[in-house]
Amino acid sequence: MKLDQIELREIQMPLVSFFETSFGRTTQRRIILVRIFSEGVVGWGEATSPEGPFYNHESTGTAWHILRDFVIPRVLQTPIQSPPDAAVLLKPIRGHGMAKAAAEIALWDLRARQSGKPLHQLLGGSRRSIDCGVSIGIQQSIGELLKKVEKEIHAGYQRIKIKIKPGWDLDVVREVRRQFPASLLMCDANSAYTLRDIDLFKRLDEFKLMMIEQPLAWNDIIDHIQLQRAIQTPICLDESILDAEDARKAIESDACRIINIKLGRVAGHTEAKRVHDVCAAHSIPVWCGGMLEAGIGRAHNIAMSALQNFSLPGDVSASKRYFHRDIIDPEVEVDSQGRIQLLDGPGIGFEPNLQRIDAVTVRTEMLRP
Ligand code: OSB
Ligand code: MG
Repeated sequence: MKLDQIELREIQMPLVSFFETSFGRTTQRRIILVRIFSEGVVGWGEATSPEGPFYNHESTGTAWHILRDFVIPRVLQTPIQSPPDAAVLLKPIRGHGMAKAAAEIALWDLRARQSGKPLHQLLGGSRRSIDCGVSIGIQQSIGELLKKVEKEIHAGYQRIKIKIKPGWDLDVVREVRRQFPASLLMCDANSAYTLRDIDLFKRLDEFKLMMIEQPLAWNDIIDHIQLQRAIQTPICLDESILDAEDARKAIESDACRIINIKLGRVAGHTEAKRVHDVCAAHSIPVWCGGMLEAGIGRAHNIAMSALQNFSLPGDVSASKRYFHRDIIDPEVEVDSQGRIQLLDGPGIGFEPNLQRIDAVTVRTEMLRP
């Protein structure tokens, strides 16, 4: 792949409403976009790093630094035959999966566009549509949460995930379950608990949650084994799974029964597919997580979710839930059955809207070989 130049941009977009997790509240997104130019064809990527280092160690600022000073120079200096080569090339950079993924997924989009094929097909996906759930953040009151849950179920979303933290857990889950006895329901703690909270998780079993996502430490697998042994509800790991080896260890030790895959967390499509395959080989279902992505990241998530073992509804939902106006055409829409249809245009299938992107850009840098 002959790469002419690579552009980095930071865009800033306010969220339609704040999104709160156990580690904090987001009101405005600061997102890095990567645009790779190759002989008249362009590939797009998006970094999923959040604004501050509270989900994992990455932030918009660290991702810019790692991309500009390490990832992009390597990608421009080394001959790359195909996107998986980039994954190999970037491996010596330890951690910083979200920065690496932004470039790696842009190469996948580029390759798909060069060959005139949809990215989901290039990745080996076979689904025609993907099943969608929503992630609903911590609210000011249970009443407000119930209203949001109601709205999303009415819109057709197939499962509801609620964020929990100490002080916003048992009563909240009980009330949502009471109001929506038949809905697919789960919760995500984003590592807010320890094994001292084991009784809380035993009590949650009663509410027949589909799963509990990342209850314990962001860098733990071992304590999750003990928790999974003590409860009936399946544990789903998010933060703890950075590559296929982590997935294998977590599955073989029964630390979890489900895994959520995020492109940024696992450093791109190449590793995401490996995690997907390891899970499939062990009959562990996966679903696509979200990081409040703008359209380009969202479109990559949709392409990845076409793989067969993405058999549970994911966190990828409609653009309008996050942004007044997304940066792609068309925007991502979810039908009344809670599904997104795959598009068959080349690459990610959605077109980045340059005029719109320019309007929200706060800094740009062009890097050349
Ligand atoms: O843990 O899944 C998470 C958002 C930001 C950081 C971490 C997480 C989330 C979400 C939202 O749950 C997913 C989305 O709607 O994009
Ligand atoms: Mg999560």
